[in-house]
Amino acid sequence: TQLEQALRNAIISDAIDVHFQPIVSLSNNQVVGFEALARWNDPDLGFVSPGVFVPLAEERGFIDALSETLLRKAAEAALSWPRELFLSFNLSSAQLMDPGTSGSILSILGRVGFDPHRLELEITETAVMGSADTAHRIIADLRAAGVRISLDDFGTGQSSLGRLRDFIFDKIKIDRAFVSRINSDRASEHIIKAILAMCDGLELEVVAEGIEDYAEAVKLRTLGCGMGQGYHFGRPADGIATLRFLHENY
Ligand code: G
Ligand code: G
Ligand code: MN
Ligand code: NA
Repeated sequence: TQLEQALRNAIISDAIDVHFQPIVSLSNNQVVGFEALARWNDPDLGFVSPGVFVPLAEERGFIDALSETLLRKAAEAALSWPRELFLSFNLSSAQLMDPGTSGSILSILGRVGFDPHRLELEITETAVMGSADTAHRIIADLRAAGVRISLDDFGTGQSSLGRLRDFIFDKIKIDRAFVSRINSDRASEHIIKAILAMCDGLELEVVAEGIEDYAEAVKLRTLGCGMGQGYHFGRPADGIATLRFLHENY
């Protein structure tokens, strides 16, 4: 298809960009890290969402090529940040079925000179269920090298709390579906409270995603949520704007 061909060309010509969205500590509003988010603005097709081209790359077998360039670009950008903030990077489910993934990630970090302890990989519950043995081995290899694993979109999809007993995660990201209703819907507030209590007991770090206003930030801090992310703190921005943001915020 036209989209597939354009995506191939964009990967080869290095035309897919990485943007960064801040993740802050809710206790003091300090930036602690950034999530890398792929952005593709094609001259003919215009802006194409990663929600479209990431699944296409997976389906057509070039997610590895795409992800490798994105991780390299993101890690290189992170090396220019004024502080050693963490970099959070999304892994797709196809990558967790490919035994070569851990080696490829660690070799990119080595080449770029990026400390694995500064990297977090965001994965979803469905991704771990796909090919459980391979996924567990990949995750174990990465964690042994110091990479941290966070469970993205927590609370959606086929949530299995039992998965948390495997202790393969370091962090939980509460899906914005709960966060956006925290001040209007009692059920969402109770669900978030329960997630926070559970993460406290399991010694998992927590990020609330999709915080869009001050009231949500205050409420989550009051409930004891450690970290937050969302338009209230900053939208995804390109590498240069991210550097400017960091210099203005310190
Ligand atoms: O940023 P946005 O809301 O447009 O992202 C849409 C989806 O694309 C999200 O689910 C996000 O996790 C995913 N995504 C964004 N960048 C990447 C990436 O670099 N790799 C993978 N695998 N997924 C990404
Ligand atoms: O699936 P994942 O959680 O990786 O997707 C993250 C996506 O959520 C990013 O593409 C980003 O554009 C989007 N996002 C980040 N902050 C907010 C927010 O405050 N509100 C909304 N609606 N979307 C957000
Ligand atoms: Mn994510
Ligand atoms: Na998410």
